[in-house]
Amino acid sequence: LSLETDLRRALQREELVLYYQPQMDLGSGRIVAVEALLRWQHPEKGLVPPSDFIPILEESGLINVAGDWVLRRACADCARLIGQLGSVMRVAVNVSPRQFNDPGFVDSVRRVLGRQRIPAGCLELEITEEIVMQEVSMTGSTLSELDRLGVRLAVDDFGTGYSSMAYLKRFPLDALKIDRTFVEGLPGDQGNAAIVEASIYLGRKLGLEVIAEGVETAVQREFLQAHQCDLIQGYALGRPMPLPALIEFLRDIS
Ligand code: G
Ligand code: G
Ligand code: MN
Ligand code: NA
Repeated sequence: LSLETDLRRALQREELVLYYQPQMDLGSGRIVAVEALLRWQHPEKGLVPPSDFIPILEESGLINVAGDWVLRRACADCARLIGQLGSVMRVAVNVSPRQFNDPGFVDSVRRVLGRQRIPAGCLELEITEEIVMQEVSMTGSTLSELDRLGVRLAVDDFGTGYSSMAYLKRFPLDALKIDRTFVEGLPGDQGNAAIVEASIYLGRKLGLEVIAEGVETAVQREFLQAHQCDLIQGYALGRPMPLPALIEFLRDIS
């Protein structure tokens, strides 16, 4: 409960920060997107990882306020990136189930897009299999409304949830993110190689962009490139970093 009190204060004092991790288009070799990853800059504890506080945000309901802040910050930063680089950049934002299920969620996305004036297609919402599998009647209509807004919808941690594949054809999705546990050990790990190859093929056949995360080595990257994965994300390209470091990173490689 004391962490919850701390978090309420953190929201007011703007102690939450977004780090950004680049995603590369393997076709062009260009960084075309970044994933926003939440961090808590605690005055005494230092940088707190999301695994330590996102569950508390979820349980307390603070995730709606925090999630709104993340959306605004990410879109504002994206607008700034587009302005400074003079080229299009997409930002991916993680959405948690409780945030997604809030009746005001679609409106908050619409409001943020209107205020920040970035093209809707520059915002990608990462949803989990937990969200697409939930027995909530509004799930389909919420996804359709978001789709009509023009934002992109990606399934995060693909293949790790307790889920069927039926949702892939039922919902208006744009991308699959292959979980990093499947990227680990490529290309030597034959089980993972099979799963990754099949996921890329499945994604392509369904008209979805495929993003592999947790890419740490050149051989993993080469395997993914050879199998026509669309995008990669991972330490091989860059770690999650604050916005100023990202701007410098993007300048250095262009
Ligand atoms: O960022 P890593 O850097 O440790 O992120 C750990 C987990 O936290 C990931 O599963 C990621 O999806 C989740 N996460 C990071 N940022 C956010 C956020 O802004 N909102 C939500 N709901 N989850 C996030
Ligand atoms: O939202 P998601 O569950 O996909 O969160 C991405 C997580 O993966 C974050 O915690 C991020 O810091 C982490 N991450 C990003 N790139 C790598 C990588 O190359 N290797 C490992 N082990 N973790 C990574
Ligand atoms: Mn993610
Ligand atoms: Na993931």
